[in-house]
Amino acid sequence: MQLFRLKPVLLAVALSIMGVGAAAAQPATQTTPAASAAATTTATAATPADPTLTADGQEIIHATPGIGQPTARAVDLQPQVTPTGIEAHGFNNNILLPLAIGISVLVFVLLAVAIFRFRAGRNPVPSKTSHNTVLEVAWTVIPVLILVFIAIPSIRLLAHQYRPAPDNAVTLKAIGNQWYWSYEYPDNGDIQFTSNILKEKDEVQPGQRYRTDADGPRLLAVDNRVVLPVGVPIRLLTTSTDVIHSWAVPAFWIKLDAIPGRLNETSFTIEKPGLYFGQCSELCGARHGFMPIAVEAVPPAEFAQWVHAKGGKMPGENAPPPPGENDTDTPLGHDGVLPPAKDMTQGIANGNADATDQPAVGAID
Ligand SMILES: [Cu+2]
Repeated sequence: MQLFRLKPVLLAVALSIMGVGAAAAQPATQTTPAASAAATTTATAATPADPTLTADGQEIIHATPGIGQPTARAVDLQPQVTPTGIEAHGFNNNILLPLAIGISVLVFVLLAVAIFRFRAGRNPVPSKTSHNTVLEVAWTVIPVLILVFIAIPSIRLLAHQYRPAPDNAVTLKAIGNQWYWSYEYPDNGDIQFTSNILKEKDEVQPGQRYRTDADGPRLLAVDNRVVLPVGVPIRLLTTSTDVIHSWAVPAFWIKLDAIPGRLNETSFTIEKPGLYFGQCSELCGARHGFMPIAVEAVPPAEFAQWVHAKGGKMPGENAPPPPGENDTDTPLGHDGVLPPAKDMTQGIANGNADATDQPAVGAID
């Protein structure tokens, strides 16, 4: 006897499990809301000091286990620090996971009952029942209702993920290269730099920089971190110079393909200062696993200071004056007087010397 047709239920289970599986993959992390960088004002002549570095060039924010990076044996998502990430995390843990577990348990229980109660040994004369209208309507309508129940928050999340950034957003352009990332800040003048993985101590020549635990975990630490402000919408643009890469930072709920000849766009807002790591997430060749991402999220005032230290400007400020006219500049330089562009510490690894010949995106404003 066919007590129930499982197809619609199984479909619902499969759909739910797919959602959960995709979400469950990334373990948790932790960062140092460390020493608010600030006062490294060894302000040499004109250029404001980089607020993310100490006077002797060491990074101030250190990686901290548990935030912005994977954690061994963790099963949950990384702690989310963007509104969309928090929404997605809640959707996964409060709706999808309980639903998937409940449906799975129900299906296995029904299966067990059917196998035991309606086995041949116990039913020598099989039932001739072939239809039960009430049951058939129920097992069609209930899965539909479940899917509609999932679809509403799911489509809402999708819309939030691709909401265009507002006009006051800070634009970060991430460019994928085999096999490192380069970055530009089109709204902040001529800032551009490359970001390479930091090698381990036994992989470098004596005297060369190598990774320490303060830089970040193995395979995730980079030489030049992306710096972004907290509490300000970020417009992320991605593109590539060679093959398809993908810029992904799990703690931001961000994964955006970087495609040659195209500009992809999404937006997010980081709510907590800290250091967050990610990786290229599109198989892009031999060293795909060695082009990590590190983002340092700092207060807006510190971001402005960093922009000035890199020779850039905040929107609304004048273009940098010629060298020699900026001696009155202050480290926080909000009032429009800017230093000349200076050393960009381009770490070009892997023999890709053409890494930095991206045309500078013109100062906008
Ligand atoms: Cu890649």
